[in-house]
Amino acid sequence: MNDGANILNSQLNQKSILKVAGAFDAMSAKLVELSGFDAIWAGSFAISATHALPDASILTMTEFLSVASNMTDACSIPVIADCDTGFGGPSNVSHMVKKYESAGVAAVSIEDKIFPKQNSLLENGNQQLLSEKDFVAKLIAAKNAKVNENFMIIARVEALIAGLGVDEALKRANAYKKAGADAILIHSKSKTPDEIFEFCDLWDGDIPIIAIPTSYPNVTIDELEKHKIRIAIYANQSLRVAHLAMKEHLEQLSKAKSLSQIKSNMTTMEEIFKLQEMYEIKKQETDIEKNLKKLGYIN
Ligand code: SPV
Ligand code: MG
Repeated sequence: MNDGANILNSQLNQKSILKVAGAFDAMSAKLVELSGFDAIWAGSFAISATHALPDASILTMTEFLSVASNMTDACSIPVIADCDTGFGGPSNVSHMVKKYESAGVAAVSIEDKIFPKQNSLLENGNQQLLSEKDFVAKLIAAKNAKVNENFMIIARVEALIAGLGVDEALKRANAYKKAGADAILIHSKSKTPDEIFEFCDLWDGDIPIIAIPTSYPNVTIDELEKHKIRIAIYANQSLRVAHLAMKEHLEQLSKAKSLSQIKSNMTTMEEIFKLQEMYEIKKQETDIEKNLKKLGYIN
């Protein structure tokens, strides 16, 4: 069982800022782990994309959970699951928290938008917020449903995404903290980190702040750290890099007469054998054979 919630808690106690990278399946999650990140972000944008579906509350909770659960099975670093709006009202959130916690996920993030939500960075997307009271009700349900104190309920504030300004974001973040949220994810679609920094500088709460610097990529990890951000999530770049590599390769291959004409950068099969622990099977076979010999089934 992945002990993610406890690991994430101790990482937060030991480090001033954690670096988290997005993944969309067990293989990409394993690569995040092998590259030395603190945790994995199971993002709704990337997971929806791997189903060739919009990031618009189309996949069900069970489908998202199945991906996150494959990640916790394959990895030992924490998995932070993007659970959109919590898949419904407080009762759905309660059920969701139980299922994700028992799957070994370390933290779930729920955002204060109405269901069905649309991706926060979508140009002219529908970013209507849920009332503060209705979102607080979901947080209460989430808090009541969790078992391990270290399992994190992340309240994602979308006020800046909705264009409502830093004051509304702070008001909501304070209400969510009071309702029992374990961390605040403050999201922004601004090209600079200014509004995020303003939020952080005015925030006097004692729970961690999380940021996703997709739209303001020039910000450095040191600047985020200086503004009290405790977790930086590089949410969708792994997906976009994988998409481009595959697209370019397939475009070449479709026109080529032989594989030798392809100039794609390709990993060796050996690397994949290592990632999928193919050699463990060989070890298991040797061990079974030894035991069969001992039991007199073979010579
Ligand atoms: C995701 O990665 O699914 C996120 C971050 O929620 S964003 O795409 O910026 O909304
Ligand atoms: Mg998402």
